[in-house]
Amino acid sequence: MAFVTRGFHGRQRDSAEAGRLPPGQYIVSGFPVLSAGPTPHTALSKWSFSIEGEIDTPKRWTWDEFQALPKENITKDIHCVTKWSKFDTMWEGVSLDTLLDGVDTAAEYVMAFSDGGYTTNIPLEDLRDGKAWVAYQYNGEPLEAEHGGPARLLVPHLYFWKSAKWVRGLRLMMDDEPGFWEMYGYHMYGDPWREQRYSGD
Ligand SMILES: Nc1nc2c(c(=O)[nH]1)N[C@H]1C(S)=C(S)[C@@H](COP(=O)(O)O)O[C@H]1N2
Ligand SMILES: [Mo]
Repeated sequence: MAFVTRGFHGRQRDSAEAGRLPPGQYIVSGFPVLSAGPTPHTALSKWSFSIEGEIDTPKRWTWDEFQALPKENITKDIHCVTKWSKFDTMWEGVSLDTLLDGVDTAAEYVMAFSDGGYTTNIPLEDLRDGKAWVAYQYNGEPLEAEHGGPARLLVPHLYFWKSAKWVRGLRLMMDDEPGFWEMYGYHMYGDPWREQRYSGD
């Protein structure tokens, strides 16, 4: 893991990057790996992505069906609750707007679920309007397993623990429920700009 801090050089750079780094964060140039358990390895032939729960007709895509969906290139800053941030990370994936298109639900929250049992809760509206993706490429290459490949959630406006690696679907919920880290005291929402690291922040 490379928890290397890149220094700021000069006033111009300072002002360019000021306002871009959320409070309490520092910049890394490497890409740390943070996983609560072992890295699952699911064969693409067994992989699917589902939207279920509070929905009349659940949706499901196989890997091939998923690859055929419209894709987007995404360049975003990411912010981990352990205080590293990484600027301009480049991804390719499918917008949640595409996946949620036509989904008619009274649900206001989702539980993202992953191979290996990881879960994290997110308000449904935080997944709409160009704010979230299921990403399967990083830097032009298939997403490495340790970073969540074959596919991970990408919700860059929230702390990075909300970006579930090895994601396999979303469960639509009427009420907010804590996911894996949220049950251990992480914040239910996790806005880096308001430093919502732990419950009570
Ligand atoms: N399935 C799963 N997703 C996960 C995690 C995890 O342990 N399991 N860790 C989260 C946390 S705390 C962070 S900071 C990021 C780390 O992603 P990275 O390892 O690609 O840097 O993944 C998030 N998604
Ligand atoms: Mo994290």
